This record gives sequence, structure tokens and C-alpha cells, in this order.
Amino acid sequence: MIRRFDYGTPLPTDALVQEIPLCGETLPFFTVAKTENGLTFTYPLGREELIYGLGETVRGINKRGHIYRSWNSDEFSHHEDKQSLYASHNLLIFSGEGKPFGVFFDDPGEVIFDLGYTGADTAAITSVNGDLRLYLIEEDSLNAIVRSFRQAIGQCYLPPKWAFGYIQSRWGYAADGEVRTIVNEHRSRHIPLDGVCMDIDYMVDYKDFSWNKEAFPDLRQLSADMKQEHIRLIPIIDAGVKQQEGYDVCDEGLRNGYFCTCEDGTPFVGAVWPGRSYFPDFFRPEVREWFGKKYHGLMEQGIEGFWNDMNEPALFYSERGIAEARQELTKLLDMNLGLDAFFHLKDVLMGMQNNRRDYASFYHKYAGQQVRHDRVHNLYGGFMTRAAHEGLRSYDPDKRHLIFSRASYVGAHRWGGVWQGDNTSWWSHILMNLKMLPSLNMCGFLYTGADLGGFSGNTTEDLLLRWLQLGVFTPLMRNHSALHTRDQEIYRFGMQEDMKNILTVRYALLPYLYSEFMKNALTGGSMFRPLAFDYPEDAAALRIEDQLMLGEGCMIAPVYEQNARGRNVYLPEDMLLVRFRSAEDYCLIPMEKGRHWIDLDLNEMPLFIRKGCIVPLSRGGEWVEAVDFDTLTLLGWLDGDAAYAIYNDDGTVAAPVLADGLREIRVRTADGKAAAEAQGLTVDAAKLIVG
Ligand code: MIG
Repeated sequence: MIRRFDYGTPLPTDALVQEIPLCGETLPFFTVAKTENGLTFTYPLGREELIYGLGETVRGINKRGHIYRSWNSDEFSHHEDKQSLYASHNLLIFSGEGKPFGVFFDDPGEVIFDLGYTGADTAAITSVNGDLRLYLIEEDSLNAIVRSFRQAIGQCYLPPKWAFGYIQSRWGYAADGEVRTIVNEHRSRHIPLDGVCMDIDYMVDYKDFSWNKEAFPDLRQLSADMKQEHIRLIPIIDAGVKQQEGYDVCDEGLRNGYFCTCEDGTPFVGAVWPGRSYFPDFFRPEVREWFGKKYHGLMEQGIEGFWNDMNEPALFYSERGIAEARQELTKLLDMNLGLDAFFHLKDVLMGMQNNRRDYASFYHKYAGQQVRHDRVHNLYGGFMTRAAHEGLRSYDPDKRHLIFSRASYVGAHRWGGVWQGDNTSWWSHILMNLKMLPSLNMCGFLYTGADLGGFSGNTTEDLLLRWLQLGVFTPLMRNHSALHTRDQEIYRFGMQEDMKNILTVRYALLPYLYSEFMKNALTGGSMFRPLAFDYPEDAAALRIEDQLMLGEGCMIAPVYEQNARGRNVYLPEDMLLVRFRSAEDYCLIPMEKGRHWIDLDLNEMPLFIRKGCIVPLSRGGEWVEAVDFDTLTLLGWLDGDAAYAIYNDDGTVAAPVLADGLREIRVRTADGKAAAEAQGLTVDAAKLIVG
């Protein structure tokens, strides 16, 4: 059951698709009061109460003990003390002694979540706007709360099947020949690959929808040749539009008044990669339609996928910031710079980027009003993704296209996926990215993944290898790194054979991963869940933060520590350990419920299958379309009959119907032996362990 409570005069956010009428009762659990920062909702926490949610954030799966701030930020350094990253996913789920409940703070402005930080026994959530809709979600279990919420916010975005393949990316790929070389290096070594991302370097002066005709003389030919190799190109699109006369996007935007404005109605200017830029007012349907159709130019060249970046929106500096800095500089440099003045100067210069005063200085036309940006800041990125999604759809209404974004708000999960932003090549970030997965799923974002190997900083081969062992399971599986960092493609490393073998596991698991993705996407379930959600009565499971449930039958527990040759694992029930070196080289070890140390050499990764469940394994392939979803080896440890509903479709159908794609694999066991059958599939039961 979901109940709605309104405060102030909330603006629409489009987070929900379900109409939930205003509830006349008073809000239970919380006390509500005006405070100096806004409107604060206070809730007393039980001693052992756990708090889930908040989607893409740093720190634990249990969010208790820290302070978070919903304010979409271009944050390239994901330290533990960061309060905001690129997204605002204002869902909390409280799990204490009584029945668990969820709360969604539907507020597109700044919201502060003090979750037992200032006072260990108090959660205080402050809406700076004070205008919001609050939804209270009460169901019998944690998983039921998520399903109920997900039903209310609508079905998540569905990528095409090829987007489940391995994608190679790097900031710096700048020419046709470079793309071809990268692809050749993968194909000649039989390293699986389905896509190559093109970062801002492909454009002319970082102008959206342009491409450098010298570096890419025939983009259509390049994408056709790549398609022959079963590779898709995935160009980036940034939010800012370069201010330049004669540039069609700029001219049209100005002519039609499509850009965000200053208070006086003149277009707002902020600097990003293209230099001084305008920002499309994605809050307006006509602007979305216009910008969305701009993607068609690249699609006409054969492009089927995009990523949207810088859409918090990131702002390097503004005219205001420059003017102020200049003033301070002249003032301070004229005197003998004392230490205080020096640090002040440093703050002024550093503070130019993503400055709060800039975000409070431009406007949208939204809901029949002129709305100051900071009131609705967190919607901007999602509405850009919506523009792209609608544009891609209008190009080819019958097909799914790849689109993933950096910034998002709840609701944007219907229009695209998200990547987890600019992580660093640190061991601790494998675990950080793992912890984001279940929280993102709760908030509707199923198509997601992190920059494997790490974005900033220089990776090491053991780090990349271990990171790939987590990436095997994430729907978006992309190796991405920053400009000027060490080359990070698999073939650059001595351990490339081991990395390639890990990729074969991904492709062999695709029938399971795709089935679980689609089943959960179409029914509002989560692909990744904290153990606590599936084993709420198991006190040990409640505190596990480095293992996740994956789909119906699996648990994952990747190694994320440097130099480790194994790890501790808690099994909440009897499970079958599959220790993979590659799709062909694996061993099966039945293990009992409880704590175990598992040996895992650098080139080995574990997958745990719940006793009684089946996981279908294909023979893999070097690209997604080469994977035979119909010829399967079944893995599992059974003590009776079992079944698995596998899902498949043509990989592009725009509105798939779950029932049309499901097929039942049935296994009968007798006398220690298993026999399997499935209509239209070839299933091999020889690897099933019975007993
Ligand atoms: O200011 O396009 O998160 O993935 O490689 C940096 C260059 C802009 C940030 C993205 C990153 C991308 C980079 N971008």
C-alpha cells in the first residue's frame, strides 16, 4: 500500500506513473517541523534498525550512520565522505523491529538525509524547498516494498540485447583508425566485444551532434564495417551546447528560445568542454523533441547507442564566477598576499566550478511557471535522457536502443540506464560499485555498471582482472578510463588470457543474466538484492555488505582485495559453488550453509547457486548475437525436481511481452540422476549434482 502526503506546493517530477491520491491522514512514524534548512522529517531509529535505498551513493548498502545530500553533482572523486554523486534517488527503506516501510521524498531540489549521523538514534530528512510529495510504502517484506514502489514508478528502461555484451571505452579515442585497431586487437585475440564508446574527442570543438570529418572521414562506412564485425559504436552527447554562430544546434536553440535563461530572459551561459555554452531547457516537451531528433543525424550514420554526460548539469564556470574571481584576484594580488588571503583566493578559484550561486541564477519554463533551476536541479539530467530516449524511439519505434546517462532522478529509469560515474582505479572502488548495485535496482535502475578497471588513475592488471570478475554480472559491462591514464584495454596486459577467460564466463552466463534482467525489469523486481532482502530472519545475513543475491538462483561474492587469493563468504543456505576460470573451465563444489573461506586464485571467480535452483550456461561466443541461447548446460545442486523459466527474444523488440519469451526448463530427479527437458531447447543435465 502506498499513501501520499503533500507539503507546500510541490512541482511535478514525473517520477511516478501511478496516480496515488492525496491521503487525508497524518503521516505516521515521522514528526515534521520547519527548521533553519527547510522542512525536516524526523524518525527515531531502533538500536538495530537498518536503512536501505538512496541508489547511487557512496558507503554501505545500509545507509545508516552517514549524511547524504540529493544534489546531482559532477563529482570525479568518490571518497567516502562525499555526500552527493551524480544522481538523486530519494527512496529510503527502514528495517527495524516492526514491519519495514519505505518512504520516497519526491522533491527535485536539494534534500539532506542525515541518517543517524548527527544523532546516532535519529534519522532527519530535510527538504530545502519544503515543497514535496512524500510517499509512504507499507508492505509485508523488503522485497514487496521495492516491488510496490517500482510498480508506482513504472517499468524500467530496456536496452537491446547486444548492450549486454562487453564494451570498450576510453576518453581519448580520436580517429577512425584507432577504433578499428581496438576492435582488431580484440577480435584477433578472440576477446569478446560488442561495442566501442566514442568519447568527446570524436566531435568538432566538443559540439554535440558534430563529428570530426578529418578524423572520421566516413562515419557511416566505419559503423557499417564495425557492424559487420558485430560491434556497435556508442558516441557521447554532452548537455551543454557550444555558443557559436553558424552552429545549427546553437542557432536553432537561440532562435526558438529553447535554452535556459537568466532572470531577465536572456540565455544563460556557462562553460563546459565546448567553452561558453547554452543549456537546453529539457523541462519543456518541445525542447526535448527538438534535441531528441538531433540524435537522428548520428543514427543515420548507423549509430544505435549513446551515452549522455555532463547532465547534472556540470558547470566549469560562469560569467558571474569569472567576474568575481577577477575582482578578487586584482584585489588580492595587489597586496602582499598573506596566508588567509591566499587560501581565500584558492577557494574563489576552485569554487568557480559547479557553483551553487550559478545553479540559482538560471531558469526553466516548467509547469506554466518560470522556475529557478535550484528548485528542480535534480531533474535536469533525467529529462535530457528522456529527450534522447524519445528521440531514439521516434527514429525507430519498433526497436530498443542503447542509452545511458550520468545524472538521474527516479523516473529517469524509464528512459535510460546509468553508469556509476568517475570512479578511480582503487581496490576500494570495486566494493563501492558493488554496493551501489542493489540500491540502484531498488530505485528502478537495472541497466547499470561501473567503469571497469577504474576511470581516474592508473589501473593495474590484477585490479582490472578482479574488477572484470564483478563486471561479469552487471548489465552494463564497460571498461572505461580517463584521458592521460594508462592504457586499459585488456590486450595491453600480460594477464590478458585470464581476462579473456573471465569474459567468456560473461557470455556463457548471458541466457541467465538476460532472463533475470528482463523478468525483473518487466515485473518490477530487483536483479541485485542485499542478502537481508531474501533472508530477513537470518541475523548474519543482515550485516553482509560484500555479497549480493543475483536473480532468482544466485549469490555473488567477488574478490575485491589486492593480493587476496580467496575470501570469506557467508552462505545463508546450502549452495553450489561454481569456481570459474572460463566458460569451459570450472569446478562445482557443494557447500553447506555457514561461513567459509574460499580459495580463489587471481584468475578464478566464484558464483554461488542456491540449492534447488538451476542456472543455464551457454557455450558463449565472441559477441552477443553469437551466443546460442537454445543449447544449454544446466548447473545446480538439486535434492528434488526443479525448474527454471528462461527468457529470450530477438533482442530489439520495443515492447516485449514476458509470457511470449518465457520457456520452462524442467528437471526431474530420481536415483541420484537428473533428466532435463525444455520445449524448443537442447538442455544438458549431465553437470547437475543430485543429493
Ligand atoms: O569532465 O567526456 O564521467 O566518463 O570520459 C569529464 C569525458 C567529462 C566525464 C565522464 C567520463 C568521460 C569524461 N566526462
